[in-house]
Amino acid sequence: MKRVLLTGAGGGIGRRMRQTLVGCYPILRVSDMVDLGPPGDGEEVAIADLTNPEDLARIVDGVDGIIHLGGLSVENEWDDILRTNIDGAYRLFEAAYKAGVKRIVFASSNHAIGFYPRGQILDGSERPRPDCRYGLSKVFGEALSQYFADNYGLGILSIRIGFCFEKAETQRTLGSWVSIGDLTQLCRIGLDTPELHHEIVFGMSDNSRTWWDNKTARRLGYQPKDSSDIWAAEVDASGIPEPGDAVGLAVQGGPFASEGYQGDPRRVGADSAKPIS
Ligand code: 15L
Repeated sequence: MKRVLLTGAGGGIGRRMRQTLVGCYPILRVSDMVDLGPPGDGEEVAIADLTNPEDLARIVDGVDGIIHLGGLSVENEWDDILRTNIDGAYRLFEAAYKAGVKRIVFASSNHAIGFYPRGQILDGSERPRPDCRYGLSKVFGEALSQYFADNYGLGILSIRIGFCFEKAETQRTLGSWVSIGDLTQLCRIGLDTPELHHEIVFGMSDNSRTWWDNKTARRLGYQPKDSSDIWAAEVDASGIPEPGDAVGLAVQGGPFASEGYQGDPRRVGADSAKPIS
């Protein structure tokens, strides 16, 4: 990998990953719609709107691999999800294929499977169970990745990213927390593993209390360095109620699966989150 493109470089994860990727590849091309400041050593800055075909062709030109973080990272109105996360992702993958890009790391989310009940162990082979429109767009992205791997021969790693913030503060995020260092390691596995078709892994650190079995990531060589276990006692003692309604508290997606978050009146209760395999 000589030149790697990081989309969404101005977002919450993108800004931090721009730092952790310093020196990993000869050229890091960082892209976003927002101002990204001046390029650092070994960097190219490409301001682009992922829904604009000319911008897309320009940012993928000369690139060997892409870490695609760009798009909406939380629930939004359907039209915006459709334009940015669904149409935008398709057009980015298509532009990448046409430009000869060999690898893509797709930033999926745990909200692709957020409607599974808490306690059911998942390993990435289960069928999708999105908990919101945003999660639905991530299911599309995983299918898009499979399609481009099967039909066009790209190597793609879909990472169902958990909670990538400084610290886990709830029972749910103790299970889903991932450090920026561990997430960067997973992205690098997606770019650098010699043989890769399409795999789905969980973007989480070495957390003991989790509903996810990250065996595919481990098979690909993932060795997480961090763990949310250091905050477990603090979270147990805090007694701070977790946000979300009864459905959100029953399922893995938490607040994203709650009625207030989605904005639409829901027709089901918590008992609809039955285990399925
Ligand atoms: C996500 O997919 C979001 O992008 C992030 O903001 C977190 O809220 C995370 O999920 C989560 O599940 O907590």
